[in-house]
Amino acid sequence: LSLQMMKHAWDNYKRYAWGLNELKPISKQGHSSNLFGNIQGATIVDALDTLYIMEMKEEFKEAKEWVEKNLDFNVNAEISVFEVNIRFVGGLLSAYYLSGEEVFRKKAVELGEKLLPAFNTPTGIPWALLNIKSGIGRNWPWASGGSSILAEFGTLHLEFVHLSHLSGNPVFAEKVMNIRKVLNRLDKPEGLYPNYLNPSSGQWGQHHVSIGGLGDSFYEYLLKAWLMSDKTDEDGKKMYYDAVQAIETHLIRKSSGGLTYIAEWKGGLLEHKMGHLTCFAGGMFALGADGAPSDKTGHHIELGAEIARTCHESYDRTRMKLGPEAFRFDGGVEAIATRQNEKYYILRPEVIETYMYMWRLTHDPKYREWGWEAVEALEKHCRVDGGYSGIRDVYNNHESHDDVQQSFFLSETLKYLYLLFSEDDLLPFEHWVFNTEAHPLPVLHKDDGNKEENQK
Ligand code: DMJ
Repeated sequence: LSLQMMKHAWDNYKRYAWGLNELKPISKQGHSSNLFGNIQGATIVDALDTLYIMEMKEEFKEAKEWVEKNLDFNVNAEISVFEVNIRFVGGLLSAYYLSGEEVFRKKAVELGEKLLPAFNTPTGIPWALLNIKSGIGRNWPWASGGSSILAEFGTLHLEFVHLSHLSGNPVFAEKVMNIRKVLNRLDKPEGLYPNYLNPSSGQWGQHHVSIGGLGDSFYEYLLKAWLMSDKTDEDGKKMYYDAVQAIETHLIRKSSGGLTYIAEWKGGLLEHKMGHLTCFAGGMFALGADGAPSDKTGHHIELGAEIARTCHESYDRTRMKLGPEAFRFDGGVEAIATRQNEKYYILRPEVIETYMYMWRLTHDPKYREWGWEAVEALEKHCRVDGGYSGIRDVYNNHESHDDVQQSFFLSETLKYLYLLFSEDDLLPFEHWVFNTEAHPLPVLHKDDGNKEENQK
């Protein structure tokens, strides 16, 4: 069924928004997000590998032709370094590794080079925003004290290591290794990483810590950097397991109803709220279980299972059986959104992503059942004539659609659903890691001198 869903999402994008970044499925026209500046075709690049994996050959071919003829980075535009890296660089790298088509390698390296001026700061911690024509960078105006964001500068590592691998140019890997060095020199409050770091002074901004938005994929990339290095990147490994230890001590709590959740930490005070984004951590803990100290392996799997259960509850306790953007464990509620502006669902993947990891790592059938519930809810509430749309309030009786088909719906949500119902030997974890936008990147094996290697 996820294949039919992909077809519906793709066909409508093609029909109404071809070449633009995203589709507005209700108004049936293109949607431009300023995250990508003038770079176009986000949905095409994000969807390439999903089309390939689902064997939608015609669609993959037309997507490839669009990339060849139209994907252009010579634009005068300010872009988000993080978003362009995870969606465009990541999407192109995966398309290259899966298909072996040179055009994707070339475009990925070309785009990587355009991103390099972002690292021209006193510390080498990159800017959040970059004009890819002028090379001038800056940070989000709202970020604490002019800081860069942990989840943004911490989510370049996997892609940049591959860019060096594929181009023979060490500069990409050097840039991300330097980020590690800067982080390792700093004192961390209670062993935790604040979400804000000033790229000029090299000092932390506000001491806010989150495993959801602003922090999330930094932790994910520590673990995956180690896995992608064929378990040779000892630094990444140590940073990951030390961070998880601090997270367990200071952020993970159990509600009176017995639900394990990951709170947010603000200068030592806990906010008992968990974001939909935070739900990815269930899969991360389970994926990292194997590498944990031997007496902790079972514990990390269990932690993954508990987060999966909590996030499933956040879906189950809504009218539409789709999870809210954030849910709380205070004021007498558990796993429920209490604020109107936290009740939306924008086709995000994290809960299904965790089901997929838990399924592969435990084969407990409940994860497929939960995934199926999500499919039914998506079909019932998000599917419209013109594609798939987000929902403004998942507790309401009637759908109020937000009219955006996010590109990550095609790259992540539908891919993870497809993998959840596939055999384990499709993109096996021994050979592939998924970037934070679900783009698979091959493990760089120790004895792998051959960069063309293409394992499936
Ligand atoms: C995606 O772009 C990535 O998964 C990112 O890590 C978080 N936000 C969206 C999906 O929710």
